[in-house]
Amino acid sequence: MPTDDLEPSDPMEVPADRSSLMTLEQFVLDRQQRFSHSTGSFSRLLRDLSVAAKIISRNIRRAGILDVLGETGTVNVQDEKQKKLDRIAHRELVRALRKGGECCMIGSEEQPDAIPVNPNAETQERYAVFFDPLDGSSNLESNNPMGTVVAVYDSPLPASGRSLVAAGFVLYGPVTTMVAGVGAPGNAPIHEYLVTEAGDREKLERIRLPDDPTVYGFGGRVPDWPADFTTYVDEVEDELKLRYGGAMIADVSQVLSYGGVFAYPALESAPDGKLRLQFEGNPVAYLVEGAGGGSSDGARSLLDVEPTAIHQRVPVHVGNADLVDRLELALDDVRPR
Ligand code: AHM
Ligand code: MG
Repeated sequence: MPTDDLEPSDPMEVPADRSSLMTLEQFVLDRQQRFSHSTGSFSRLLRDLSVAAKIISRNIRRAGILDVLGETGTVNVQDEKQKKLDRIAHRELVRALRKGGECCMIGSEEQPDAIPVNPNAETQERYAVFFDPLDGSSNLESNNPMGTVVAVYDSPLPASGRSLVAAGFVLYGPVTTMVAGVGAPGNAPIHEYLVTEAGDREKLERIRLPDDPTVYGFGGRVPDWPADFTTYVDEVEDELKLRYGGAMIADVSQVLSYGGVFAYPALESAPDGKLRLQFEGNPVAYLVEGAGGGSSDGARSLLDVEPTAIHQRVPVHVGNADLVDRLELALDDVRPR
C-alpha cells in the first residue's frame, strides 16, 4: 500500500471540489433572496455576530492569561452569579449589534430589560435580537465547551417563536463553529460554519438529524424529575446512550450530530424548568425543527408557546421527531400553559 494512503489529510486544506462550499455571507444572501421581507440585513447581522463570536472565542481561549476567569461579584436577573466572561460576551455582542444597526431591540440573559437600539434611526428592517451571551458558563471552570445562542425576531420582545426570522448558536469547542438558519420557522435550512481567525467561514453540509438516533442528555436532578418524565426516561435509556455535558448548546450539538433527544424538563421544584424561552428554547427549537426534528414544552412545539415575559422559563425537549412525539405521549399530565 503506498505510504501516502496512511497520511492524515490536512484539515485546513481546501478540498479540490469547492462546489459545496460558500462563505457565510454568500449563503445568507442566497437565502434572503428567497425570503420575501429581507434585503441585506441578515448578511450584516450574521457578520456582526460572527465578529463578536471571534472576540468571545479569543477571550475564552486566553481566559487564564487575561485574568477573565472567575466571577464578577454581581448576579443577573435570575439571581445567578455572573462570570467575567458572561459580562465580556454580553458587552461584545451588544457592541457588535449596536454598530451594525440592523436591530432595534436587544435582549440578553445578562440584562433585566430589553435595550432599545438607535430608536431614531431609519432603516428598512429592524429586528429584535435576543441572546444568551455565554450559555453554560459554569463549564468554564472545568474547561468544557460553552456556546452563544442567538434568536432574531421580527417582532418586539417578548416574541413568539413563530416570529423568528433567523437563529443560530456558536459553539466554543475544540474548534469554534456556528450553526445558523435563516427563513420561516419550522423548515428553515440549517447549516454549519467553521469560524476562524482568518475569517473563513465555510459552509459544510446542510444539517439533518440522523434517522437512527443514538444519544440522550437530560438536565436537572433525577429525584426532581416528575414521575411521567421518569417513565419516558426509562424507555429512552433502553434505546440510547447517555451523553450530557451541562451546556445546552454543546448537548444540542451532539443531538444534531448523532441524533437523539436533549431535555431540560419541568422539575418538581421548578415546574417551568430552568431554560428560558426567548433566548434558549425558541432558537434551539428553530434549529432542531429546521434540521427535521421536533421540539416541545411537553404539549406543543416550543415555537407555539405564548410569550409572557422576556425571561420566562420553559421546559425544553428537542430531538428526533419520533422521540419528541413519544415524550408528549408520556407526559399525559401536562399543566395547561
Ligand atoms: P446558563 O445560561 O446560566 O449558562 O444556564 C443554562 C445552562 C444550560 O446550558 C444547561 O443546559 C443547563 O444550564 C445546565 O444546568 P445543570 O447544571 O442544572 O445541569
Ligand atoms: Mg444559557
